[in-house]
Amino acid sequence: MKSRKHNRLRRWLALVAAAAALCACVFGSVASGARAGSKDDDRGTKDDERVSKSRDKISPDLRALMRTRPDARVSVVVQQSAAPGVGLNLDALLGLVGGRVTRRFARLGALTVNLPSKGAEALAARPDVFYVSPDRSVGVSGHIETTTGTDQIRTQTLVSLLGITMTTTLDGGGVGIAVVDSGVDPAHESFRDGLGLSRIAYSRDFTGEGRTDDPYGHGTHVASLAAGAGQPSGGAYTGVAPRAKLVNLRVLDSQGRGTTSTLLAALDWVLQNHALYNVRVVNLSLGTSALDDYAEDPACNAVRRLVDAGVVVVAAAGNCGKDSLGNKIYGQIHSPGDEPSAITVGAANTFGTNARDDDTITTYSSRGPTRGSSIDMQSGRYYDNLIKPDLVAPGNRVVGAAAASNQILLSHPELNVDASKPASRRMMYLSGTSMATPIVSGAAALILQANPSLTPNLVKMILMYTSQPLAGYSTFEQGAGELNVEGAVRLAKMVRTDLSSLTPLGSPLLTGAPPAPQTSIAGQSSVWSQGIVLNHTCATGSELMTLYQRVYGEGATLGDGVVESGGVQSLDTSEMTGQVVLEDSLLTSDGSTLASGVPLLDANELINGTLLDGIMVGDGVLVGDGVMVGDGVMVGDTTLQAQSAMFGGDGTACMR
Ligand SMILES: [Ca+2]
Repeated sequence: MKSRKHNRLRRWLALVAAAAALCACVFGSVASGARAGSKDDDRGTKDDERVSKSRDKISPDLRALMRTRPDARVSVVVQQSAAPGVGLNLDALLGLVGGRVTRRFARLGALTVNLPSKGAEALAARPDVFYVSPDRSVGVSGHIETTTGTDQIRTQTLVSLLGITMTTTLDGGGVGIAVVDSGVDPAHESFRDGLGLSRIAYSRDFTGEGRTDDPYGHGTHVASLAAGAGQPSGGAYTGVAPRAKLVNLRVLDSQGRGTTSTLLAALDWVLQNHALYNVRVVNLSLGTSALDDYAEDPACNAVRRLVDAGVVVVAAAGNCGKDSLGNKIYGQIHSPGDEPSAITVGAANTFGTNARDDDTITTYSSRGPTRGSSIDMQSGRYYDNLIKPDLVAPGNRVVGAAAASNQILLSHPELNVDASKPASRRMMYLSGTSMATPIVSGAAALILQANPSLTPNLVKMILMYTSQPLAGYSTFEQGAGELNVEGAVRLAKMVRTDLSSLTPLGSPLLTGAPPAPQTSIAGQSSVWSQGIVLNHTCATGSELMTLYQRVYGEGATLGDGVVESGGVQSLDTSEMTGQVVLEDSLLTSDGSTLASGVPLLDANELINGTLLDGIMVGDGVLVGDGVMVGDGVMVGDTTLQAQSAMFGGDGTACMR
């Protein structure tokens, strides 16, 4: 009883100290004199014996950072003045400066805190803080978090009407992601929460093998990129949404193979049960050659049903961007990545650097257009020719969780990141659009956590509109550009939450002034694409972001905003507002917006359906035919494959 009272008193004193420090922080120079006085008064107390009068409690390198980049988030080590075991409660203070405790080392009397660098002043002002220095050994976040801009939006600061600052963490908490793949290893620490409990909310086998773990090793890696916690790697390889709930639907067997029917069974399960586990995102890092026109392909139709039901479906583009001789080819988007309502993802190569000016599209990432086809009795074969992928994300030599004794790692031990680690913490490299896809799925989970009211089409618009086009690559290679989580979350937070199918075309889409369409990642600023990819063209213009377009509603697809008639495409003004611009040509980007670059192909060429083999696009490469086998051979289930056949990836520096 006595000690509890004592604790309460101490907590109260800590709060007073925190409040004093906060006043100093919030009111700046006016309060600084008062703070100095209180500091003097505190000196001489037992807790403060370690602090000499003249000593700066902030390390010189942190001081330099506070001067040059006061708003930059930094991970710092805070050592406490009191003896280890006493504990340090910084919650109230951190709430006000936009910081959070990331780790506690109780026996060392220290903890790590992530905060804007300028917030360190308030920390150091506390008598119970001994010293504040950068966490030099472990970075703020891993490469994927940094290079996608995810680390910048992790901590969200809100100021209430009463002026109280609160922080929340965007980590996918509460959002369910269904990973339809080769299973997930439940013993891997990537899938535990902070209390050590599993974040796999549900598992089910559709392969008939009677197991839901991951003997092949693909699904575990994929799941960790979307939603892996950083514990096994000290934070270096944290997934994009590390607190999301996982739903593990196993459709690929121990050899990484499945059938259309197992995929349909899993998607059917999601349609029936998505509300139960709040599944807002389905990840499909798998596919098969797109033979059928998307409108006839059963997997595409199942995807459409899910999107119409409010579930975001993210699908891999495929790994067929080059032929067996290494030549670049077009027209190899896989099914169901060829479904217009899916968010289809190609693979970028980050070269392991956070800065994005060296990023490229991988050689193997499948390029559009889609080449599913149907036969017309009069005019012959008709190709759907949709522009895909919709965007790209890091996918080359990406580090993720390694399932215990998995087939991929057994066959390719060179992919092991650290063989000395126990199986439950082992990580490995994989490459492919399979890896890029869950990074976008994780981003979609963050967007939906930030604004749960968004429809799948709004999520897709936001992801594309905020992407960064990479210079030198065409729309067929990168869609709108490379994923930008910072921009996407910033825009998503501003979208009105009261939109419905009754909202009139052209109503305001945002709750305030439009955000500046640019993002700075790793010290480099880049403009957003400010456009979206539609079926056979691209649309640009700020009204896409500022005004409600009917194509954003459930049951529509973005391509519904275009009328295709008489060999030309025009805006459907009953679906989209008049200042939205349809692009005449597909471009090879100059690295700025979606509307700037060198023409590659007249967009209207895509709508006549007869863009056959032999038609060259602007860079002199033929558009290939998606049909890989003779007509009529594929009678039964099509074979599905996990799409990370790219064991080596593009031969560049490893992602560290
Ligand atoms: Ca890079």
